Amino acid sequence: MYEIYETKERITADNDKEAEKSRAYLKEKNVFLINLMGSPGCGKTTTLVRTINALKDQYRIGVMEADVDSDVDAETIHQLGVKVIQLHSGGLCHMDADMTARGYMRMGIDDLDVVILENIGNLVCPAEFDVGAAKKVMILSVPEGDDKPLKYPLMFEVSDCLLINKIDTKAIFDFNEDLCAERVHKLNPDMEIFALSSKTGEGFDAWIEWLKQEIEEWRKA
Ligand SMILES: Nc1nc2c(ncn2[C@@H]2O[C@H](COP(=O)(O)OP(=O)(O)O)[C@@H](O)[C@H]2O)c(=O)[nH]1
Ligand SMILES: [Mg+2]
Repeated sequence: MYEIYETKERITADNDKEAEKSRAYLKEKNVFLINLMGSPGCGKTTTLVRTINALKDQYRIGVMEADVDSDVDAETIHQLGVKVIQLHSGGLCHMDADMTARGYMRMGIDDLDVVILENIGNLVCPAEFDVGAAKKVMILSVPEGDDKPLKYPLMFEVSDCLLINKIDTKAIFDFNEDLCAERVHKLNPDMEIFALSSKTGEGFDAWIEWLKQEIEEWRKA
């Protein structure tokens, strides 16, 4: 006889412990961490820019740009005048709780109210690793198709909020918003869904209102 040892389960269980520790620490520090996830090119950075511009008068914001190896997004965020750090994963396809905590400790959070992690672009690995965030926000863009909840269910199960981005391109792509929402809610009945365009700003107000309310409720809790 020999044993079959599920090593991956061990990794995610250890990560969950780290994530809980980190979440408690951030609560103590009164820093609201958002884990922003989505495929490469879905519009994470573009959405981040517009979101920061809508929030920066009210909150002191820091951004962690996670990438395999580049720093193009950090430069974009730096131009907005908010605190930013580029995190390189060195080839890894996701951020875990420990990497995230090291990132925000390195950036420094004593002068911040909100920290946003732009996670590495993909719909698979980041879904499996709790980074200790107060809220998980995912983006699905119209050109990717309304069947993504069927193909990458875990990402839709674990997220708190779905932004359907690039609705300005709806006339070109066959994206059925109602069908998408139905598929998402079957996996995750509590998912908040906002359809918007980070390019034109259409639909953005509802997302910002929701986010501000979540931040305020979390601060009071
Ligand atoms: N038409 C349109 N293009 C967008 C929108 N949001 C982002 N893009 C474009 O999509 C591309 C990828 O965006 P980016 O924010 O870099 O995506 P990321 O890789 O997820 O960070 C860029 O060319 C953006 O200008 C949108 O709402 N509508
Ligand atoms: Mg980006």
